[in-house]
Amino acid sequence: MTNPLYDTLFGQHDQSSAVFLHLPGGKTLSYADFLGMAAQYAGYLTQIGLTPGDRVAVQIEKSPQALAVYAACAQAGLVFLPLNTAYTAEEVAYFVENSGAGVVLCDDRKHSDLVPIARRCGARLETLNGDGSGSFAQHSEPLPQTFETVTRSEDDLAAFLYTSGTTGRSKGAMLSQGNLLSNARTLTNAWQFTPADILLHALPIFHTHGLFVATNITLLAGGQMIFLPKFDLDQMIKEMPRATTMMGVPTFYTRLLGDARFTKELTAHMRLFVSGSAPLLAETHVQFEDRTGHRILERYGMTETNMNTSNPYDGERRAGTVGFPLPGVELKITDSQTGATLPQGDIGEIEVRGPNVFKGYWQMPEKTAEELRSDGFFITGDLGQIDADGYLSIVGRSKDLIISGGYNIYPKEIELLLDEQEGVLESAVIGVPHADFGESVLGVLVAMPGAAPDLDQITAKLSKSLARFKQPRKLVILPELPRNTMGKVQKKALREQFATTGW
Ligand code: MLC
Ligand code: AMP
Repeated sequence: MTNPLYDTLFGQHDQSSAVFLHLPGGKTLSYADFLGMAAQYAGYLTQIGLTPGDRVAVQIEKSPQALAVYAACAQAGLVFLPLNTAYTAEEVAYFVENSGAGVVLCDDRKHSDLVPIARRCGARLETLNGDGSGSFAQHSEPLPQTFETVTRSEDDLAAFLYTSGTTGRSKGAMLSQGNLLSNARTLTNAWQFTPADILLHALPIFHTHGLFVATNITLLAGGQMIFLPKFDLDQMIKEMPRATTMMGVPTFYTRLLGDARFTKELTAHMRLFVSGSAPLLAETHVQFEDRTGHRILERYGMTETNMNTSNPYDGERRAGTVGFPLPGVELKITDSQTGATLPQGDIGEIEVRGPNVFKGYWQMPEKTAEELRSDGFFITGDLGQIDADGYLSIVGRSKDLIISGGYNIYPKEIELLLDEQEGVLESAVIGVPHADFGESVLGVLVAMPGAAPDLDQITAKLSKSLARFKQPRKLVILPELPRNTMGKVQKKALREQFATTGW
């Protein structure tokens, strides 16, 4: 085998006229046509001088073309670096610079903002729009629909996914071919995916969930995807009857349950609903079963580790838990201070080890060493408890993180910006309960003596720097922040104080 990731997920289908993607408007795309396009992209990326290991940063709308860039990177041995389409140019600048990307793909709307950034970073900038147009598509079009797959091994890097950190600086999680493949194989077996599956795909493809979990499994099994540009309730309801499986963040499930058209009959053709990326409330699990007769299968993972645990396909899917460690994944609950393994039933830090665990953070050996032990266990920053039957529950987080609608938001990044604003002495950013997104962002400010910070002006300033989903939905001013005797801000007290803000 010359290139394990490409050959296993993509190459096996290169002669297949079977449908891979169902697109809005009733069109379909076969495996062979998809791979022909990917080969042209691989050819063009190679023609412009990229060599194996080079990074390809993409901030483009979800489309078959966007997915074909992933396949092209695998085939040409390049590192795929997808970016949230909501990121501002300021945010993208950091990723391009930090990764040293050789090429940046963006859509027409972002192009002018990214020109100076690409120039400064020495990256080539090309456009690829959601409708498949753009300079990248134009340049690739004349090239052959075949490309000689570049030899790679399982240890070679396949993707960088940036994940923010407690210091406010994003870190590029380096994922190898082997990381992605091992998880794809494990999940395809665990969730019994076959060529007969049609996955209703409404997740973004710049994160682990929509890109690796959903897509890699479908590719490995040789199934099909109903490939929606984004979550749209009407579209979901329309497409559900011809799908067999769906993957989503909890917001997908609460939104579906909020619609009277979502009935048992509508889901009669479905065999599996998977939830992850954020906690699924036990009450959502129960309501879902009452309405449809299906028990949602909840699983637990993260960018650095792919999927770690899953409720069983056969057997009890227990509400409020994330199930058992997947085959090949070792999991232990440890004391946050000492790292010692705790007795069964105690609450502690979740640590995982296995072929799914990433290779470290790009050019940040000290950050890698803080989270990835020398014996291979990764300290997740999640707090868990294992019950007498072996089911894992996530009971909290030791890392300061907000998860809103499945997107991770690191308070530190926002606090650093708030602290710079006129009249602000200090700030604390917390997550407060939100009916739709699970958690939402609240910024708590303390004014400098005698100052009266202009909250509207601060909100406007933040919107230039931060993606919309990270921007505080509300800012409040307090006379001081609650602190413990060591002087550390007590976010728990703030969360309690604002728990019923009423969003
Ligand atoms: C959109 N907005 C959000 C938001 N998504 N704000 C906070 N949190 C979010 N997640 C903003 C919009 O910009 C808009 O701003 C407003 O909120 C309302 O938008 P909407 O139309 O209601 O949102 P929508 O476009 O429908 O998006 C919501 C969503 C989407 C839940 C469908 O966020 C989504 O697809 N989330 C999935 C994220 C995901 O894939 N996570 C996996 C990470 S991998 P305004 O200005 O109009 O108010 C991972 C590992 C693992 O975690 O285990 O899987
Ligand atoms: P990310 O960095 O975007 O990959 O997010 C990973 C984080 O999402 C994990 O560390 C958990 O905190 C959270 N997460 C993922 N799946 C679940 C789940 N099923 N329940 C609760 N939290 C989850």
